[in-house]
Amino acid sequence: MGTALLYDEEMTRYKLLWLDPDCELERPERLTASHEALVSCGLAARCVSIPVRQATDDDILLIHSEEYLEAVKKTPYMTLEDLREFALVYGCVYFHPNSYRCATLAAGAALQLVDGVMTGRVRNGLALVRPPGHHSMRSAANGFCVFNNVAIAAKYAQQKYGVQRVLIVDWDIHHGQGVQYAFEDDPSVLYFSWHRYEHQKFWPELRESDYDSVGKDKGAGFNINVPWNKVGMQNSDYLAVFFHVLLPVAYEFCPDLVLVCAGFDSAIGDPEGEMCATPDIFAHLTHLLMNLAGGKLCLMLEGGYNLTSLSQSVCVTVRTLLGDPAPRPANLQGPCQSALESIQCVRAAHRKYWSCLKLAAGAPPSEVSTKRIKLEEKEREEKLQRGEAADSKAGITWPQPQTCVLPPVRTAVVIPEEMACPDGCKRFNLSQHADSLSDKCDPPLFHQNNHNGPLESHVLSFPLSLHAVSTLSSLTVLLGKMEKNEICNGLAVVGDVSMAMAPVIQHATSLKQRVLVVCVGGTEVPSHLPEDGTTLTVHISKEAPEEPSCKYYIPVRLKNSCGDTSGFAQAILSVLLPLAYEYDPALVLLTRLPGSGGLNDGAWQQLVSLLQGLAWGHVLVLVQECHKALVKPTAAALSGSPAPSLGRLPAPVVEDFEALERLRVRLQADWMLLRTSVQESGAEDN
Ligand code: Q9C
Ligand code: ZN
Repeated sequence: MGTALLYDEEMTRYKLLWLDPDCELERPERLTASHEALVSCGLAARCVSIPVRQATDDDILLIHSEEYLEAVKKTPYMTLEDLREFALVYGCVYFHPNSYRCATLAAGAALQLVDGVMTGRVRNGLALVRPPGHHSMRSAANGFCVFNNVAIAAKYAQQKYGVQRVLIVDWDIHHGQGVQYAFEDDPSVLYFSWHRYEHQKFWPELRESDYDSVGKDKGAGFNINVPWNKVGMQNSDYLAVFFHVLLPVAYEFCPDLVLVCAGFDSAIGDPEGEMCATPDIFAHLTHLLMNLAGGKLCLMLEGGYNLTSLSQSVCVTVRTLLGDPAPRPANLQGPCQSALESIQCVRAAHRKYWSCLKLAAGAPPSEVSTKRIKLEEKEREEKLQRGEAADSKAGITWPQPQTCVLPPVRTAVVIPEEMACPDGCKRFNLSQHADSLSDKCDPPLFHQNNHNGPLESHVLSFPLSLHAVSTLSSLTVLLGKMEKNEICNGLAVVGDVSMAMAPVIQHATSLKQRVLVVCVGGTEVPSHLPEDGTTLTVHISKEAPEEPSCKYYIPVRLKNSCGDTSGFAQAILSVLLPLAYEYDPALVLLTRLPGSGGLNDGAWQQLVSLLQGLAWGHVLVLVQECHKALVKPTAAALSGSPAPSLGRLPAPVVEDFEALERLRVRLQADWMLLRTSVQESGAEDN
């Protein structure tokens, strides 16, 4: 199942025909540049091309009024003067004789994409369209938008395919007020938007864009606004909102389909957004959404006005949709104070609607907000110093997005001979790799010494069976190939996971690379863990100790073992992922130990999938022989299948949930991505 790309040159054939500094940003080159970038880096050719159609009147009437549709239908016959006058009735929008046609194509492209995904022809996709849609309202064009492409698509999916719950993620830097209005009282559509707000000083300057607009009537809780009250937000700020607001709620909501208002004006270099998140971040935002709704993910272009930033962002996004590993999330600091203030406010506003937010802190004391006004002077000075003042924005530059060569093998498996090799994987056993060390050595030698064997000596001193030795040797070779990027990820069935971990960790850390070790289950603290920061271990188990013993060993104690899927999901989304992203490992070692009973395969697959956002996707999974049944689901997740939906999550078990929250609070001094609220005393370090 592939990735759809919807594009039609016709949508480049309208433009601004008069002088209007507010509208000149929205030009045809936005689309041509994005599409050409996709073609020239070979991504367009890897996508399934689905033709664009025009949306019908009935489609458009799902969201818009008849009067408005009829009015827009007249625009192709208007004179320039009439077009201008017509546009003036609305806010920040222009019309061209071809606007109506393009607007029907933009909405139609969104519907074709929904059809492709809902019928299973493709897994996911991107519709490269203009005009954008999220600002347009029932009876009004607005903010370059004519028809609300994404809102129409959501209704269409519900009507045509009986989709129950739709999640709309609006990562454009403007508030899609049109989408908010369309679904405000509708609990079947969860709308999430972050947007530049600056305490209502930024367009569209609406009171209802603030965090306290949570939805109305039955829809209360199903509208989530995250206002950015400062410019210059960075990757950490965006990720913190995903980890601590969007993802927990999205998993609890359990959508059947995810639509994204994919505006890239939230990336660095954009003249409208003035934010500092790099194009790479969209790989992660995309990846983090790819396991919701069984992978049914449709992106529709909205804004994005810096052609370089826009094209780079579009490329990393499509690359991720295709399943390529995401770039390392390098240099993440914690979220800034202003972002934390927003996060704290949104979580507080929503805690009565979502059980994942039940333990969220209250809104920050108003003193924090008033203090901010006093801080404004200071901030302005700092901004000037960093050369980020408005008049220097033309000079903003950022590094080229990182790309890496795709490894020839995605998933290698080291499994017992008698097991069939799972689909999409390559069996990797030393006996099949005569080029490597095995055949030359006489196995008994391994037991006695020694220095020139492939394995580290302390392991060799264990009385291992020949089979275990060959498995460990295979693992060592496999690791080497992952290191050289000849293999992306791997899975091994081993007789004793705790014993197999040690040489793997030692091999990896000897290369002076950070390794993230995630242990699921297990009754005791894993041995052989370095404490010098070369590994970070997160141990999720009912037997995990109550207290961390050092900064780099983090026990996550779930009393109900992992059988409480809500608690497990919360542990992954709001504790493990923030830690993992901040740590930025070069390798992830995921181990499944005995004593992890109760964890369902779906939750395990979510974990396997989500961890692939780290370390260029270099994840090695070890499972114990008694867990052979996990080979198939694990291999599927490693080879890129979306994890199945977890179903509607019930409220988490209180005891576990409170323990998780205590842990998160305790660790946030060391790990800034775990923070969800402003530091009330002094620590305003960024
Ligand atoms: N002085 C989208 O990104 N700018 N629309 C108004 C007022 C309007 C953005 C500036 C920006 C509209 C889809
Ligand atoms: Zn925008």
